[in-house]
Amino acid sequence: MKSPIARLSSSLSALALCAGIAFGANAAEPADAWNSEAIAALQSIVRDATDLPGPIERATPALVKVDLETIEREAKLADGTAFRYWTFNGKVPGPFVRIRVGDTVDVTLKNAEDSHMAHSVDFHAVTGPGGGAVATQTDPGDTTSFRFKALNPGLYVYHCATPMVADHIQAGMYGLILVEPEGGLPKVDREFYVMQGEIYTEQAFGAQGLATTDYDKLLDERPEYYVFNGAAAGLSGDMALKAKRDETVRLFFGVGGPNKTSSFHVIGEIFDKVYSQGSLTTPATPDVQTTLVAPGGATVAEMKLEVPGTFHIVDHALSRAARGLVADIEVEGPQNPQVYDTGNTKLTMTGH
Ligand SMILES: [Cu+2]
Repeated sequence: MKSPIARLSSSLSALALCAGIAFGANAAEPADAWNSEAIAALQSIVRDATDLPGPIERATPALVKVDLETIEREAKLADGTAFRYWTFNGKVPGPFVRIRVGDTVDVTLKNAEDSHMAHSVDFHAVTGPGGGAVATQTDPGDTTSFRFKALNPGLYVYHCATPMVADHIQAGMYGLILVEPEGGLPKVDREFYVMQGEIYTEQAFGAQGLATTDYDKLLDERPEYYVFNGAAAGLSGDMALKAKRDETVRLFFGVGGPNKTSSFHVIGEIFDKVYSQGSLTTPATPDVQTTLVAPGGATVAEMKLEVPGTFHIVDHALSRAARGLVADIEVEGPQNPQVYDTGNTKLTMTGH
């Protein structure tokens, strides 16, 4: 069986080929600003999964500044497909905010001059009206701010909360804020930042050119694309997560949504620990295959990588893999036949 990513890329290639033939057949066709070369040249929207700050070293609360800028820009959603994203700081998800319980946080939200929309931010780690969204409804070119005290440790989602909120979220306006508990989290070798979302386009999955939002599909909860870190198969190839055999890795995983619950799973691995629902003050659950993560929810999962190879991060509602929802973890190192051995396997299957 072909991997989900192989099937995705071959179906996208087939579509690209069809589009190329169609355009090539008609020399009078006007130059398409959204041809596949132009789209490939756009700056990526995908936030690198390693783009997050390290553990908090201090043992006492502090005053922390968080600067967000809402930026609207076109970027590649899939091969040959662009989308006009709305973002925090130009990437999806927004920046990973890392603070400590008891910290006081000054949030400043600037909405870029060239935005078309008002934007705002609701941090689920905030105790206060709208999680900050009431204070931060911000018109293009304006700046707003508010201050909050982080009362509860945990891993929390933040998102834009400007009507229609589901539209702002599907367009890319979400991120995670980690409020570390006293004493922090156990040491691991690597940490990664991954978020899941859906995108509701008028054009069918894989259609070439600039995709635009379909409000009926959004209200009916019928997305065309499912994305990790903003784009179809965004965390694969050069953007794959990388680790070495025998390392322990931690995944900070959240669902921006706006609508779909994730059955978060890594194919070929077992989570050694899951901090269910992003709660860091209850003991982690050992030995978990799949964990549910709600829209506007998050989890922390840890696993030791005993075996080298490629491991796929998926939502185990696996139809979604064919609509872009697959990420790769590339684990380097010597084989570990004590744990997994294909060397002496007799191949008795002739097909599938
Ligand atoms: Cu917004």
